[in-house]
Amino acid sequence: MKQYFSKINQVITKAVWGIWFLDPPKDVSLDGYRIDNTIQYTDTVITFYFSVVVLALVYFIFKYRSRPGHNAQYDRGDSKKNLIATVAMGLLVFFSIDVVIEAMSFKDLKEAFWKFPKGSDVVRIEVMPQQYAWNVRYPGPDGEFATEDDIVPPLNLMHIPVNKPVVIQIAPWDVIHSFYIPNFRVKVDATPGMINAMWFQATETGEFEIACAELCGNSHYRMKGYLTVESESEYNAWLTSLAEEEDEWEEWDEWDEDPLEEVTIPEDWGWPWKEIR
Ligand SMILES: [Cu+2]
Repeated sequence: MKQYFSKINQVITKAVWGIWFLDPPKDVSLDGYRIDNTIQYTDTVITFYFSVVVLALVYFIFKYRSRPGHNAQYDRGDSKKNLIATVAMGLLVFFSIDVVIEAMSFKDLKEAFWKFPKGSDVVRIEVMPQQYAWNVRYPGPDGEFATEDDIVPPLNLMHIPVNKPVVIQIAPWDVIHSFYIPNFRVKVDATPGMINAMWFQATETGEFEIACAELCGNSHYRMKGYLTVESESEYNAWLTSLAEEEDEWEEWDEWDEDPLEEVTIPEDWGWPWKEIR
């Protein structure tokens, strides 16, 4: 039964997405399937109900049409029978869709999205969006944020190792933004005055888009970041190369030719990491 249902799910999802010429971005995360399942469940059940309603409508239009020997009747539809049927159908939709996806969502939050990983294995990253770019920060060799040896890659670049849990803490420099990685099915708002957190884990290497999912100004549409998922050794090599570059920048500072002068926010924008969950 369950297999049968998931088969119908696949067919309908393919049909719905196919019609819109929009294939969903490939899911490359540990828990993204949970979001997809909830969407597919909603799509399937709604498509089924919609089909039933349309078929019934067509059938009744044909059956009760005006024709020789039969006049079409006007019915106000306010009899007790009609009311009971209407309320019953409303409740059916409410319990079979709303209540079910609510239950699915809370299960997913409990089992995955709110169950933050702990321990030394966790990759921690601070993100500070600004109009219209992503600032990213790694703790550096001392493992602490907001210290001298933090690693700050060029704007809009984030690298993470594959198959390792990644925790993001995020706070905006200016207005509300939202950190969204469609291929991971996760999104977290950056709210002025708050530090928000989110975690995810990549299951495949590759290059993926970071999008801003909160209308944040007139260039919101081009607020794009680049997420690279790579092997742990490649990731470590990237961090090391950045740390070395930063040393070079310090020498540049001494020559009073700061290559970062175009960046409007100070380079030391980080905050001490605090476990939020
Ligand atoms: Cu934005």
